[in-house]
Amino acid sequence: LIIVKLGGSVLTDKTKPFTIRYATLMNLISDIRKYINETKNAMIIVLGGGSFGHFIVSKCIEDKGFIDEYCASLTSNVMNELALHISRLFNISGLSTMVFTTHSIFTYDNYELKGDTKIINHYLKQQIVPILYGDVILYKGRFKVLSGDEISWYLASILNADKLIFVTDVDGVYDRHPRYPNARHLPLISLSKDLNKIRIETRGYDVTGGIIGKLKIGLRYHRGFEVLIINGLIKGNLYKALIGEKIKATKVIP
Ligand code: IP8
Repeated sequence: LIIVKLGGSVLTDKTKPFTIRYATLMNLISDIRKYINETKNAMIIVLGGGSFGHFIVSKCIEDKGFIDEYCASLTSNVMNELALHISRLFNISGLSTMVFTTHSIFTYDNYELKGDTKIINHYLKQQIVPILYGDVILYKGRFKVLSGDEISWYLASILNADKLIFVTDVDGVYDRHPRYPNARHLPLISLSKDLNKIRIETRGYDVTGGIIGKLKIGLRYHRGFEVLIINGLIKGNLYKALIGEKIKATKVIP
């Protein structure tokens, strides 16, 4: 089983509300289709919020200070629509994807994230590629953003995935923002040892913490499966990562 998180930074232009990066998305879809056709491996795809989910949540927090029920509804609907749209594009390419309404699969039980993986498993067995997405879910009577990163880590851990790939707009993790000329690329990072080596801020609309958030969540879920952070803007990179060919990326170990 492979979990692929398609980050909001590759799916969308994070600086412009509701903008899909179609050229990049079509390349990613083609990589996934090629890989699944060749290997018949099971895969779950998780989508990030980008300038869809994050834009709405940022506006709500700016206007109201928190996520009220109207904002939760709007965020959830917009993310569901994005997921359906992307799922249809996968259909057109010939793949059998299905969107799972993420807030009806995940709950918090005693402060701990729980997902109904039984239902996902049923569909995986029928060669369906489930698509989930960063969503808004109830937590202690309030609405909270559940990031696609956490969903991905959770599923990889609970379902014993072989590989978890985070597709982003950079070649993995750097010791500071890659726009600085002296930023150093880190090909390997250990969650327990290296998190303090990185100083990064994210650009555009992001309420769940970008790359640092992604890594911090991993501390809770990493069980030793293979984890890669790759650059999805480079054509063919996702396919190479899927088949295990070497690319410039960051491998994340516990
Ligand atoms: O982009 C957050 O998912 P992420 C989704 O994976 C929303 O952090 C609703 C903002």
